[in-house]
Amino acid sequence: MSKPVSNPQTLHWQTLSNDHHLAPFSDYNQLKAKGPRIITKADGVYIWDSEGNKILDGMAGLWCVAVGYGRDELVQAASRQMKELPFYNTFFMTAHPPVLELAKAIAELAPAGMNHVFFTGSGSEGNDTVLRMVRHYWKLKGKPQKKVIIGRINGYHGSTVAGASLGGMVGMHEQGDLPIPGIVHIPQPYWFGEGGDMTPDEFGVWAAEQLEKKILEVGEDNVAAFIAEPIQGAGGVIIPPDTYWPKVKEILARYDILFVADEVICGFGRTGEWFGSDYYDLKPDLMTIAKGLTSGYIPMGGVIVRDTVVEVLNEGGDFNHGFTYSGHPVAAAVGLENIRILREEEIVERVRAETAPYLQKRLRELADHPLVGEVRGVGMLGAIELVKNKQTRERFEGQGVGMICRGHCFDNGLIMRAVGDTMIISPPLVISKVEIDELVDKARKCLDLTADQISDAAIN
Ligand code: PXG
Repeated sequence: MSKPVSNPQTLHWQTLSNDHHLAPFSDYNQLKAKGPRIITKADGVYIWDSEGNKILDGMAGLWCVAVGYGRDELVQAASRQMKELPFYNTFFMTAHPPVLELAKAIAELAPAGMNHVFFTGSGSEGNDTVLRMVRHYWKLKGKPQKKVIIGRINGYHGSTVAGASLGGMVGMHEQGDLPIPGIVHIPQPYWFGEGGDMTPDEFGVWAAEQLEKKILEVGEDNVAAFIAEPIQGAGGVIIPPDTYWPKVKEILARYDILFVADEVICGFGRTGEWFGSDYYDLKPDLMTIAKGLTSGYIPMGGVIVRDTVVEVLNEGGDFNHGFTYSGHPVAAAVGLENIRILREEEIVERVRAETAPYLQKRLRELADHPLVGEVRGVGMLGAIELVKNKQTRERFEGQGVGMICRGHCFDNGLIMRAVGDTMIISPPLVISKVEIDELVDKARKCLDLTADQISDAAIN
């Protein structure tokens, strides 16, 4: 934290952090030196830290709190289920009502022909399931050599061994000898960062063609699946050029491989459609879900599977895969209630028709800022590229401008993530227009503060 702490409890918790907690995705040196910001409560689109600061959560927790904080219906659903049946497994020919009701509710929302769900405890476990399921599928189809999965550089599919391998995060691959064998990666459709002199449309076609190139290089007979996020989230809210998905679909139609859409971020309304696959009309064979499924109130993930794949799995006897918490009854009850809220309050419809267009319009006003090279977004996802030169898209070198901006945001009551020098937002789907105004106004103020800090540093 940049300001000195005033609440003795904050120091107490920071000491506990130092003494006992190993945090995920954190620089341990920095964490030890500065101590974590302690978040103590939340309501609506706001969180509060232990110093009493009220902060607009522009990231919905970690892309997940779709219906906003403080929804008592979700608490009640969990409480009721805990009293009735706090746990039973879904292994070995048993099930319980909440998991079955939830599977039906998800099938109703999923694209046509996708009527079955395999539940997991997280998105990462969902993608581990994907890896095992697609290889199992091809074996059952008499093609056991079809094992290779194609992912994308800078894609994110989780942090388990399979998830991190399917993802294309170099920093993750470096730790733990990843990717595991049988997973290869192609370039991402990130025009702003990597498009060079091509137009976005030319670059979109080029990036899609890399898929075909890779299929031919590996051999169609060896490729099991292609996995991709409809819009890359953790990679920096990368919206593919308009030409990308149509071209990818055209390529996938030519080859006999499965298509996995990782909907962990895009799913459950974030694009203004129920799934990113609806937004881009992707027609995948499998979809990984998590996050918005329970609005993050309780961990749960899963894989939605196309009927044609299920038919093959049905022929295969035992699928030797599952987690203790697959379809956990309390998580399922919360997921069911979360979906009820999303549907009955017509939250996805409101995002599509009203709040997302407003957010996107207001965000794009920031494009005139001297630091901003591009503003892009879809639905309740947005990215702001910070650059040294607006015309040439030249980046700052090693100054950590994104982190500087993120620090100003935190200090001024806004959570906006930095992925390198790309600022990203993904607010709760229930954010109102007034709150969107607050978000954008604060973002502009923090861009100004960042610009001032950089120019001061350049002068001194
Ligand atoms: N797929 C996608 C597309 C994700 O965004 C996962 C899978 C893994 O889900 P679990 O539940 O196992 O975490 C994710 C998770 C970030 C960040 O830096 C993003 C995620 C997780 C942690 C950090 O934005 N997304």
